[in-house]
Amino acid sequence: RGPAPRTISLIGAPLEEGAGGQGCSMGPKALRIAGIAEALAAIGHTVNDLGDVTAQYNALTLSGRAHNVVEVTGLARALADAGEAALQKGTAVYLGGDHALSFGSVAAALRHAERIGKPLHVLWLDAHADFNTPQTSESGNMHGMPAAFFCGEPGFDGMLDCPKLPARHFHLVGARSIDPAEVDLLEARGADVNDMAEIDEFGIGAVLRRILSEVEADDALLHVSLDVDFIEPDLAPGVGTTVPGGATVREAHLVMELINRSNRLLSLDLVELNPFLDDRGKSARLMVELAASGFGKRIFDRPTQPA
Ligand code: EXY
Ligand code: MN
Ligand code: MN
Ligand code: MN
Repeated sequence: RGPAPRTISLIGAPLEEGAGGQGCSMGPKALRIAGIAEALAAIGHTVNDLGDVTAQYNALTLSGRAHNVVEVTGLARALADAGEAALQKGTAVYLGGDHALSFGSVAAALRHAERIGKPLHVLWLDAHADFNTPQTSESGNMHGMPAAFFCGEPGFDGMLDCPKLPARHFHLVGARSIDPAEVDLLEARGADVNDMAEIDEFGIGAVLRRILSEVEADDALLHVSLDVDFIEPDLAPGVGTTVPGGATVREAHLVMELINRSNRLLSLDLVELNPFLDDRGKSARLMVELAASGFGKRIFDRPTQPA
């Protein structure tokens, strides 16, 4: 017996201008080739691939350090609108694309949650906090900034409109590379930071259960943002921002399995996949497998590999 069938919209977000290098724009195609639609449909869900969004560019500058503001904003606005429409019909899965696409995907989730009168929580599975602003960022790369934006930090005026996420509803899991200015901001705002040391000490199941119990207690919706670099680089090499000491395949699966069991998932980002850096589709296939676990693919439904 499978999970309750959902209507899932796949939305491609071929953004690479938020990252420091090129390649993430090929991510949506790689995820499709790796079988994202087929994997979710095989569980029993109705899957509609809406194709890739088209960015609309308008002049905009931010003060401080932020590269490609026009490109990131153009994509994020289009994604927020497409996502908001998709969430009226069910669940959205965003095929990235660098992590700056989450300016748009989380905006869509926040707008939707406000419309139906529920709180939102965000689970950020990432080696990084992505909590810089144009004032604090040393790189100027906007994929290191979306969480600061949707938690209401200043410096993003004119990008896009959405309600703000209370920082205590921002749950970072897997962190092991956070800039000093981000550490200060996260602490000052009361964000929920769970680093790899806590995962090692308590186990990722305990960390996730505590987070999901907070979501449940709030009767909230959950947006999940899965960055490829959450996972150990040897296991998922197709990413431009590797940090050793990441999650194992089983830890990442358990996270997604517990998310499925929580029945709270509103939308999911699959981000930072860089097919140019991948090893024969390995990272793309793992991201698809993890997404499938998040939507109820059972542990028994895995093939035995021939020798
Ligand atoms: N904190 C660094 C920066 O702001 O440039 C690194 C950010 C990497 C972001 C990757 C996507 O998660
Ligand atoms: Mn990230
Ligand atoms: Mn990252
Ligand atoms: Mn709360």
